[in-house]
Amino acid sequence: MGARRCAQALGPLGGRRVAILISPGASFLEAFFGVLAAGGCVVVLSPLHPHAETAYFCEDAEVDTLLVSSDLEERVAELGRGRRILRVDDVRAHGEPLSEVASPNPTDAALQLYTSGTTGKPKGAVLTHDNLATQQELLGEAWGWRPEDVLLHALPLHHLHGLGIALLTALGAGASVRMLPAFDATAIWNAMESSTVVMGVPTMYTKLFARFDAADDATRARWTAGARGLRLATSGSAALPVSLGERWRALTGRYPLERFGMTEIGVGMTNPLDGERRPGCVGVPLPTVETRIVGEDGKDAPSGELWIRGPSMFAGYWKREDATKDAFVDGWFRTGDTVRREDGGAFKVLGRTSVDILKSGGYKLSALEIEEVLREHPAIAEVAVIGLPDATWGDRVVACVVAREGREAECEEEAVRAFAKKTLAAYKVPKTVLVLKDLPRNAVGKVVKPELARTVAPLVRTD
Ligand code: MLC
Ligand code: AMP
Repeated sequence: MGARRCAQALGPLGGRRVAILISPGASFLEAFFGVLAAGGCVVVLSPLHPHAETAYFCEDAEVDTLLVSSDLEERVAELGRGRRILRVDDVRAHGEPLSEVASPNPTDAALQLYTSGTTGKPKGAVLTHDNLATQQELLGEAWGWRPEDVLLHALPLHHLHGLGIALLTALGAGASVRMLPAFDATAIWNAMESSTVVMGVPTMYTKLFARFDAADDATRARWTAGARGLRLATSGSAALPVSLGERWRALTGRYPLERFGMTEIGVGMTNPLDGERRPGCVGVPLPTVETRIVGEDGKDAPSGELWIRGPSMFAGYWKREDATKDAFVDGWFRTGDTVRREDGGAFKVLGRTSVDILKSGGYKLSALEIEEVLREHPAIAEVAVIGLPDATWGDRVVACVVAREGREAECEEEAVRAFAKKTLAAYKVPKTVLVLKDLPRNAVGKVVKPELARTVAPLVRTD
């Protein structure tokens, strides 16, 4: 009912983007479906982002209306200038419901998710109603979703994992969702006993085990029983270290179901719900997902870049025709992931084709976007951002900077991090800042990042 009230309050949107900044819970869904029912496209904002980032998303998406929950209202004070702000709580209390909801056109934009790439600022990936419905259908079937399921949900809602892969798929099957306000390892362990499905990124499993190890025997026994009672625990958004998966198996009797996905394509491959889950592999393509492995010469090869085609494919990057054109070859989407197919057909992800794309705790980060921000620091002359392997985060974001003459002290780690946090979400901010005399460059002056990574790796402490 709340969604219809939101739709009525919004008025006909005709495809316009509406931003929502709402804490996890029923209000989020009322707003989400309210925008869709009014014929609009949702842009999800996160309280994790500072004003500079949310302002960029709103400007880029040409947002003129925001739906906000009262607990986050303060955060949109500045954004509100020249835009309409609707408090979802007011709409629920006083609004009238829209009497008739028109069926959307399947190819209309439903969701615009901002994703980092090799082009500095994040791009808006446009997903259609059809894309979301395809995802619901494919995953509903592959993972055996049923109305009796209870999804324990602690993923952020501004990315496809938490929103499309977890929340919408569960709801599409008529299942219940228990949404936590944020990731909290103790709360998750405690809630497992009354849930059936858990979905996470590998870092969440690492953090769950850190909390488990710190608990007393009675608590551990209770948590173990809860975890064993789940019918499904999935991992995605980044490679699941085999040792971590095995630890989960030792505790629960089953290896987590690892799958591969991407904002632009949804889940592409999955290990089976029943049958053998292969550690270190992401499984086989879902029905309707077509794949190719393409070598540097553009020909099919045993290992190379993964290309994907199929009905879950996004509609393109908002207002970025060039980027959209570059991402496709003859209708095939170039994922930027290097893969090979193992005996038996399961895919293994070997890495990324670009050193400038990092994955930290499941978030895709652009080294170039972070460099652009650090270059604005008055004491930094040169900067290169790299990812170093880290047991907790996957990639640890490390900024290597050359200070302007005599200004080394201003490039001290905490000062640079504080500077970056004004513009970037805390999860994008380098965990380590190294001040170097110079950066290794090739003949045309480009920083040679693999060489830099080798040189600085021994200097970096990991979590
Ligand atoms: C938090 N921090 C991170 C971070 N998350 N730093 C680097 N990478 C991350 N992912 C920062 C915090 O801001 C804080 O900074 C410090 O690290 C300590 O935070 P924490 O309390 O340890 O982190 P926590 O809040 O517990 O968050 C960890 C997490 C979170 C794993 C729960 O990162 C998370 O929700 N990740 C999920 C990302 C995701 O949903 N990706 C899906 C993309 S879609 P400071 O400076 O304050 O100390 C996709 C498609 C697909 O990939 O296939 O799924
Ligand atoms: P995003 O752009 O945030 O949707 O992230 C998509 C990227 O996450 C993919 O291109 C992969 O690099 C990575 N990814 C997702 N799932 C896995 C997985 N199971 N193993 C390795 N990488 C993964």
